[in-house]
Amino acid sequence: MSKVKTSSNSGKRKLKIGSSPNGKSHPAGGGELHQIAGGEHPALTTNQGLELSDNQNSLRANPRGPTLLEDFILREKITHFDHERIPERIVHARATGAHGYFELTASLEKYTTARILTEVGEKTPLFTRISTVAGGAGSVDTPRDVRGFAVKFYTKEGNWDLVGNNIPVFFIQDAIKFPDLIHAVKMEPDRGFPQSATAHDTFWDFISLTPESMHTVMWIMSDRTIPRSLRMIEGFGVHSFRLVNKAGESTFVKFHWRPKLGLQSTVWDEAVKIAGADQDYHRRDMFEAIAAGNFPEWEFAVQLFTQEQADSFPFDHLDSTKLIPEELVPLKVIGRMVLDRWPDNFFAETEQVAFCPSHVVPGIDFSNDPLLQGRLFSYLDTQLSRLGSANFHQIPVNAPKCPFANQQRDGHMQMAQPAGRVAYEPNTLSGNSPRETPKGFHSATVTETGEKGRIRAESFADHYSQARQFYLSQSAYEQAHIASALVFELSKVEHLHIREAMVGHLRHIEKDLAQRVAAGLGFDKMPDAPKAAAPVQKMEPSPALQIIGKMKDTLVGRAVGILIADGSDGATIKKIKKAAINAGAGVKIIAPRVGGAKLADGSMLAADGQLAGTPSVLFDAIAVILSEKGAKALSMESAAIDFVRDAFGHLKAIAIDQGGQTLLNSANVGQDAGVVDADDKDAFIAAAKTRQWEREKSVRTLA
Ligand code: HDE
Repeated sequence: MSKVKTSSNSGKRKLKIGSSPNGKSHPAGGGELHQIAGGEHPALTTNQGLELSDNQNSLRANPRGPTLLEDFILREKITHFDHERIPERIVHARATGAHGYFELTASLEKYTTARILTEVGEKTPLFTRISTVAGGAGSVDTPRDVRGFAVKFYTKEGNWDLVGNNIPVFFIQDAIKFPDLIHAVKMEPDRGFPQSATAHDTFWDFISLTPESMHTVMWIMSDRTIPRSLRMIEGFGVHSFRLVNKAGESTFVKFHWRPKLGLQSTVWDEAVKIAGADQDYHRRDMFEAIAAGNFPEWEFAVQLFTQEQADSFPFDHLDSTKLIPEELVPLKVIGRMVLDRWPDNFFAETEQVAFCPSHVVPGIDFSNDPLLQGRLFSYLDTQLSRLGSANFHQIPVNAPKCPFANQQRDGHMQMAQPAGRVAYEPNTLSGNSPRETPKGFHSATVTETGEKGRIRAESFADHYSQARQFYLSQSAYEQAHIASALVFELSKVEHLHIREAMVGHLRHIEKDLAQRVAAGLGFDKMPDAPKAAAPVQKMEPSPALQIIGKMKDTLVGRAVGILIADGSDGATIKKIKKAAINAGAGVKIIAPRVGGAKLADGSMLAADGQLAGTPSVLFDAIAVILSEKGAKALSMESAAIDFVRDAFGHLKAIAIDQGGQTLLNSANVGQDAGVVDADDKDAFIAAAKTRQWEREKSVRTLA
């Protein structure tokens, strides 16, 4: 019989494990119950607190007879299980979330009253959720896609949600087009595919009919949408917001996150293969980094500008398809965000967190960006349908950490129990019920005039100038990646007229780009360019828009894989491993067998990963340390051949000893500056800190 004890001080009922939970019935499957040895466990109960004596068998009329409707325990458990899922987000369903803090390093007191932006040194707790956009909650981490970058700051003056993306511009100018955009990018409704991909007809059909998308199209075809790690992406608030100071004066602001580890992306072939090797690549990376104490960190920066400055820009800052080049309005770094705590429970926190761009604090206000204005409505509405109750703010991850009180009452799943007779404001019957206060939120004083109507401002008509600026700002390698991505995506589009229409738009962006894509698609003649609504302006290139220019030569936060087999030289492995760790990398030993390999000196070296399940796409650089015999054996293994061939094809540094060279020869992998002798650890570390861009022309044909 179970021994049930009531602990006198905690009041919790504890069950001593070690005996059968039920003297009479058989455990599940007729086998032995797996029991964790020893320990005091709380008694398992129903949701009403009823202790259970048997969690293995439902109530039956006889041992082989029907199950009884009377079994309220079975019904409670199954009913709860049946309702475990809630509607997933229409967009941004797949995500990784973490807790952390924001620390202000420079005050914006001149511009805002928001305490989070004026109290230098204060640490504000926050929750950050980074997502893909198009795929469902169970989709892979590495499709070509925009990454959502949403931060909920639990400030002393209420929650502030900065719900941005890793790309500073958006596809559309007006919120009314959002459902069309999303329906176009999601799985096609008749066939239910493709999941999490833009490479299909409906997406490009919509885009080809939406010239305002062209700037964002340049960004999504760049390697920004295939990041190496969520710790290596930038974040942008996208819209212009307002900061409002004590005097009630407002200044426009754009918000930026810049990763401490620098920007880094994968190459397309690598991203595709990672999707097969580890569907949770980005989530796992974040989890492991936080668990190891390597807390992901970003700088927080602002671009501040006045109405007068805005009037002089050659674009309209209220148009979300435009960015403000850093060369025009420099970034001012004012703080940092550190993510230092993984959630206790994925569903409770990462799934139930509810962001709304309308969650602001006194001193922060909105601009008239029509996309932002639409979002101010959409997110609250979404949370009501997704979380099912107007009380979603009571869920712990959503609740403010400062006091909050009002006269809103009741509703589904009300958790609060307000006492007293009064549920309205103002009143004379209660001395301590909440009242409005002068220090509360004031909307910025803005004069609005003009004609009401469904009008797109003239100043929103320029669709190509910044797309062109983005393309021309890229390094030659990055331009080639953009052209190749366009060829890849459009090659998946069945309708010729859509492909032609897209190349027509590219002609306005840059002739060379249009020609490369047209050649890649096998066009004999150039399609016509559509009529542009406004002339394409000449804008200075902005190097800040590159990835390669913003990569840091570093191994910090990166991973090195060392492939070994029986007979490998232990001293060389040790030397490479030490050098990589000293440079800040995580190192994994990969061997053909799970247990590891017997080294030349007879000792065993444990493996962190088995070769077939740990391909080189999971590393930033590799070393191949093999005996001749080991190399010969691995030359027959396709996983080993792929290991070195992919590392080479993905432009990674490779350190080899003589056996490693034998494997490279069998795999037909060539020599270049990124393939180095394992004895020269410094050369290996230097090469491993970057990618071998020069190699690219020898491994693939780019558009
Ligand atoms: Fe969103 N967006 N969005 N969006 N968005 C949602 O809200 C919407 C837009 C962004 O991790 C939804 O809670 C409209 C721009 C992020 O939970 C939904 C429009 C930007 C997230 C919604 C936009 C974003 C969302 C779906 C056009 C970058 C994930 C679930 C007016 C600045 C937040 C939800 C998280 C999520 C609507 C455009 C970023 C449906 C109507 C522009 C990061 O409410």
